[in-house]
Amino acid sequence: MKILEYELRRIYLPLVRPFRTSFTTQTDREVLLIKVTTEDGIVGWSECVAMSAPLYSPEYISGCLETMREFLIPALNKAGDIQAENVASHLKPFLGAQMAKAALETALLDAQLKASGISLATYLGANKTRVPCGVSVGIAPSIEALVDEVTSYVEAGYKRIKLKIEPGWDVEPVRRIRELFPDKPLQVDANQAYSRSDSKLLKRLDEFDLLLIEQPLDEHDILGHAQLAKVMSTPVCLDESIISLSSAQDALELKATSIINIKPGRVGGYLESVKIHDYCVARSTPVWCGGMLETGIGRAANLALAALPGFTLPGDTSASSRFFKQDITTPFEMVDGYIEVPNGIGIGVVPDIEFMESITRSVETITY
Ligand code: OSB
Ligand code: MG
Repeated sequence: MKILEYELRRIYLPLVRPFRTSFTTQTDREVLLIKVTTEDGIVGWSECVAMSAPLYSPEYISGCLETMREFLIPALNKAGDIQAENVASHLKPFLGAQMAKAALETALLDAQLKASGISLATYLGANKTRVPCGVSVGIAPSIEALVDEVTSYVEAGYKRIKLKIEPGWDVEPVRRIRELFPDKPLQVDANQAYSRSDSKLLKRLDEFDLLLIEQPLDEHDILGHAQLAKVMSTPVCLDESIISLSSAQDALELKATSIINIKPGRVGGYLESVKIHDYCVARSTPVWCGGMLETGIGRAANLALAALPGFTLPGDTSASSRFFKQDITTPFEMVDGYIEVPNGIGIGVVPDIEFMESITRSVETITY
């Protein structure tokens, strides 16, 4: 497969409500979309999960654009006739840049699968046609506001609730939600907001029967997570720290994590995600699919991954309406707490070009 054109497009979508985490408050989602066109005129789409600023991960949209334009796309072009399966090795000389690399690999994979007539779910090894949905709930302005928001998600059918926490917003909000919904699968996500000296405080969360606590400490603090995991009964689950199969293997071996949040963008793509999944399945470690406020393009691909057999916990695979009033694809809707895995060829969705154009901030085209 030879790619004749790469289109890099920044779009801007308002969120239905502000999404507050320990690292930022988002009121809209800027998204970098990739479109590739092959010499046969087949088009592939993907979404880069980087955010506008380097607050969740070191990557950010302008940086990804630069990396793609200056290094990654020229390297793929130089490689000539390429397969999605070889993208990672062609890009290996360039350090880091998992999110940028993942986006390019996924766009190529979409085009390649469209050419061969198979769906991403089938290609990755999915064994489900629908996946259970979890929802990630931001830090609220008050406990009452949190109760209202969580209640609306429980009533909508979400099968698992994840509460964002930070120092000053942890034990009390979690206690309140646990009291209201004693049987609901519940987990928390700190996005690195705590430090090693907070273990006593974090241990207080053990009484709430949580599925897991996600990334309490700094992304580089593997030892700290291992120490914390020893003293907490709640399982520790790493998100930001897991950037590849080898980092997952190390963290598991060191007992810094006992469950893995697989976010395809963060680990360099869907193919690396499957490797992490397979490794975890072989050692009976549960995995779940994380989210990055994706539009329908990224959401479609995440649903395909979440349909693999080792994804035994509900992921952050919520309905499009959780974040967007209008999505750029046909929205993903939740029925009885599940979303159907797309079964069309490739990622199985295409953007509504007219709407996408209307929310475009800039487009850059690289033609060979
Ligand atoms: O830590 O899982 C996270 C969103 C942006 C960046 C990081 C995270 C999140 C979420 C939302 O929790 C997940 C979703 O897309 O539903
Ligand atoms: Mg997280």
